[in-house]
Amino acid sequence: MPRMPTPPALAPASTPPDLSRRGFLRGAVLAGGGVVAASVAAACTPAVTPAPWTYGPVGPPSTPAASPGGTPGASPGSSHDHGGPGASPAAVDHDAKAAAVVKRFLDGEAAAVEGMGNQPYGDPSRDGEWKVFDLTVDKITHRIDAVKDPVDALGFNGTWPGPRIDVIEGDKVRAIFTNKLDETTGIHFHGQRLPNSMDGVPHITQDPIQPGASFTYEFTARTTGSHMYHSHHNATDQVGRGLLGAFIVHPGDPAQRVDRKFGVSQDIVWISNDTLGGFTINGRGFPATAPLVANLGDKILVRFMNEGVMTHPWHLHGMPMHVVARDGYELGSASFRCDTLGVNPGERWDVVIDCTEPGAWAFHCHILPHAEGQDGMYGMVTALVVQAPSAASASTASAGAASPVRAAAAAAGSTALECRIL
Ligand SMILES: [Cu+2]
Repeated sequence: MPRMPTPPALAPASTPPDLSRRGFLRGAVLAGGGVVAASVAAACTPAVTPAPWTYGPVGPPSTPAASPGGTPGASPGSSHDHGGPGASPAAVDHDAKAAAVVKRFLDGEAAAVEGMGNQPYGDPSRDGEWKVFDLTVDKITHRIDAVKDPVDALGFNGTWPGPRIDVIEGDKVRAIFTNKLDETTGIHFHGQRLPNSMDGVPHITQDPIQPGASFTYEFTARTTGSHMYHSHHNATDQVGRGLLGAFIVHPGDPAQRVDRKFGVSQDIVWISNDTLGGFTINGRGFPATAPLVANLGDKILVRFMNEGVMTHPWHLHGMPMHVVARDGYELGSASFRCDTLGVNPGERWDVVIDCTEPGAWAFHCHILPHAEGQDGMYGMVTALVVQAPSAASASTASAGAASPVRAAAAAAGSTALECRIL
């Protein structure tokens, strides 16, 4: 067996990451380091037959355009097809492949791949007391990462996830959805208390929205916290193909908003899905997932939302997560800390992370077949990069109105919102 290529040197765990943009991404080698290293020894042993897989893709190689949607596990052209029984029958050079995929992450694939979803909707138009959101339901071509063929997907306003919508408790929301598909649909605001006729369930509260037609949803946003909007029609298929987005209702009382209540500087939406495209975070699979970037000492908010059909236990290395809300409802004295948080389909969990540990920390689903295969990491993996103090002070000195951390995160492909709430 040929000698394995020498893997890139990994910085010792005690070494703070380089603080340049490239550097912090390079620092994220550490993020993969633990996971990769755990597999290196076995993978490097010559002539060892790969262990049989008990979970993973079955069926033909990736043919995404031919089979959009489909049944999870049936690998409808997706991240499921990394490694597993469908992989090369030859012994897999795990080290080289694992290093190569991490290099793509470090090189900033998230920012390089166009079409990142979950972008802020921005300011809605106004009609008297109504905030008006215009959304189209579109057939799109979507990239999970830079390498795999684009998938035929669905999106709102052309992206998967659709635009992130932020409103304030008490706002009168008018959301006009125009169906540009060649199939019917219906849109549900998941988690909102609203008039029954606005619930978005075809054949129960409304007729399906026909191709070319529009439907207007109107309600007063009175359920605060982390919520979602998504198709509620042929939903296994339509949500699986990308008809989903975040709907955030900030409390009317500014003192109750996350920036003041929890002292967080970033407000990050993290929507998982697990059908078309495999295991994704905000429509991307590793290495095209966006890293989270914070300064040492920052507190950040992550809003986990599960739009998939499987549970995903999110695990953060290095620091605990303080779980402060479930399904938009604050836990108050029942809040708790953990480092692994299972999020079931339909659930939203809000966590505050106190970024006390510098470095690049893996942040991934701990159902391991959702995160790593014989070709290295894929799917539900990213990193929380906590910048060391010198970067923080330098950044603050030149901050101006925009957060340099936010800028760094954006440059790395993150869609985190700086907390300047509405
Ligand atoms: Cu998972």
